[in-house]
Amino acid sequence: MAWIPGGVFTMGSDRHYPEERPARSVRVDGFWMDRTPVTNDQFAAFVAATGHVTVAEIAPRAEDYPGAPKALLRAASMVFTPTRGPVPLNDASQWWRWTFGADWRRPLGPGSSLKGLGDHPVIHVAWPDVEAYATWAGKTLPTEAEWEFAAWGGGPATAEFAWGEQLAPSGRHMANIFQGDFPFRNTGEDGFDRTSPVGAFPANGYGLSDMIGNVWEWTADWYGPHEAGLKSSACCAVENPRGGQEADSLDPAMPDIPIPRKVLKGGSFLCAPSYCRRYRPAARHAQSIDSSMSHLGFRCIVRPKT
Ligand SMILES: [Ca+2]
Repeated sequence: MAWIPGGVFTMGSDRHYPEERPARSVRVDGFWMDRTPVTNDQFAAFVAATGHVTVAEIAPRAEDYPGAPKALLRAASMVFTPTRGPVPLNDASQWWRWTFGADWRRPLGPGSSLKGLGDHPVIHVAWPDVEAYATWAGKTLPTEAEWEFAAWGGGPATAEFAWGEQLAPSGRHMANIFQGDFPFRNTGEDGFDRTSPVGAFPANGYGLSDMIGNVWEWTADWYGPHEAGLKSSACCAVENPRGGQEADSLDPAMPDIPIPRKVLKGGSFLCAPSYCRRYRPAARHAQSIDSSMSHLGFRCIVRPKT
């Protein structure tokens, strides 16, 4: 793990997506953080030791999903599936496929395997899975503030990207994201059209790899507007914010299915300049705690004992 010294930084952004506002001063205490996302090999060791069965391997219960077609209530996970051509970019159902039999061991569904993917980030893990892993490992999940502070790597938290002002300085790819035309033509110019081995791109100033791109990462915070975490006066940095309230994290678009949501950070191999510019520390996304996807993983932290 790498020691993240803590400090004051500008969390959020007023220059990008609305959910990142407002930029404000935040202080986090120091902590240790996994240098990479948890890999398939690491997750396999956890499953071997505990017998843990992931959410994606269990058929959803009808009572938890009122109105859901019975045919869909089978063990499954969401797999990114490129389209044949251009599609409306406001409709993610075009490229996310609810794939029966897809789980962490079979990342693309039946017939796929982890062959050659031992050092890639584990994917298809829902919140209960990452929580169980962290408990087993004697670790915990970072808050959004801890994650975002760490992602800057000690650099100025006012730059456009974690590493500076250019997405690919002098043509050098700094993270595994999406080049080409989303979601149908991935040129894989950075070397990877899905996940990449952890550490394949430059580490940041704290020695952390893949904070940006590769896979989105779960954080411990309930999703809510940033304003919800602003408890102090305008004069002072907010100290160690802990996100929103569970009840406020529900998706207002799905009132019949009250599954709370956590904050994801970092973007993934699917973030493209033409579609989703969330390959920045301040970017955030709300994710239902029961859901798993082929571009979503995690890493853990340890806080010093007080
Ligand atoms: Ca890529």
